[in-house]
Amino acid sequence: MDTKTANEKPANTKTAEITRLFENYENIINRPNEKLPSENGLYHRYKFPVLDRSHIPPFWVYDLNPETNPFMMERLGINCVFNAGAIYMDKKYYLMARVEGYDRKSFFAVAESDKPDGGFRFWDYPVVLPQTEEYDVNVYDMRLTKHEDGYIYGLFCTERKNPDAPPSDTSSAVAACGIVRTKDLKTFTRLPDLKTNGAQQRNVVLHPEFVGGKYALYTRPQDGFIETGSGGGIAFGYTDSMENARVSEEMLMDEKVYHTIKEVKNGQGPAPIKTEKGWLHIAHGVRNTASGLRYVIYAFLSDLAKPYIITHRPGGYLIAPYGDERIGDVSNVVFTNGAAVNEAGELYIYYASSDTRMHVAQTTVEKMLDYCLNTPQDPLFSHRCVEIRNAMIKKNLKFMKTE
Ligand code: M1P
Repeated sequence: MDTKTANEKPANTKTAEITRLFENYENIINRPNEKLPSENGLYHRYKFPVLDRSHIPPFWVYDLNPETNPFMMERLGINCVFNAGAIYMDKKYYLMARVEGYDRKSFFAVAESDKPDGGFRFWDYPVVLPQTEEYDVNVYDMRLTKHEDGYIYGLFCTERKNPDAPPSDTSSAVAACGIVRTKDLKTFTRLPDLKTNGAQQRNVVLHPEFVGGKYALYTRPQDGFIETGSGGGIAFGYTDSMENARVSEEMLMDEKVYHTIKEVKNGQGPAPIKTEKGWLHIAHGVRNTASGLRYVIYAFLSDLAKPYIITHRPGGYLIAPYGDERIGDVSNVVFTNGAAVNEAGELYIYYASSDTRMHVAQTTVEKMLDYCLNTPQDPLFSHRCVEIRNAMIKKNLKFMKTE
């Protein structure tokens, strides 16, 4: 893959402005990130986003020929970079980012780095996504799954105008699960969209292994584009093939629950991670507030043989919007659809804040297991929360006296 184009401009384009654009770009790509002290003993945030619009190569945005762009103004602006799928392969970290232009259309683009926490450089060209007969109007939030069948699958949301909307309604959409597969993240085969009984689908994720000899999918059935309605949470279903993926029965495995971090809706994040104690899931949960929806990230563990059975549900959120993360195009949101585990068992959770930029949180599989196994479940009532907290305080006070 060619990552040197940024430095190989024809000599006659080297105006001062172009030089400045490329210097800024290289400074951003080469800026070392800084691991921040952990605030909870579980993970570390980093000082800088791993991807945002300043990571976009200038040659994606500007016509660099001064003759056709004498004012060196943007021709095809980029608004933001967020909700990236992730994969760790051959000692490299790849992010399949959702890049959104000024025109509001999202597309996919691969950024690569030798390091998990920075240095991500986009490949020269964004992904050219093959189309089905029904073109995608917008695409986003690809989950990458390295499946035991040998392919890397990319499941994403494809959005099209709602054909049943009255002419006056120019915003109603239908969301479905688009599917591609690849071996190298460069050449993609488009497969037919997933068919389910639900009216709409978002946040569909392929399980990395066959379950009972079938492909297994985490789905999120929903009645409307925003509201999940009677689609009650993260579901699980089987399909015989990915060439014609069809889930005829969706079993609810992690339902939305009143007065919790997932009271409005939730969705599986990256493909679950296999551990000795079960499948580690990282997901997003959404609650209502007076200032709108609040998206947080949470985790749970499910059974190795029956991944649809949740064995441990640590209460509350794992990551919530913090500081500057709170503000962006859609504020008060953290969302993840990508994670990477390396040979050392380090886990990097790639998450976006407020639909604007990408961050990383670093932890280990060992710490996440400790978190899942030992964090009390949400007891759903305030007085029970106090009982659980008081039991720990009592133990601690006794322990502190004996120390
Ligand atoms: O704007 C916040 C998020 O909203 C959607 O999430 P969900 O599918 O749970 O409603 C998605 O469009 C996601 O891309 C976005 O970050």
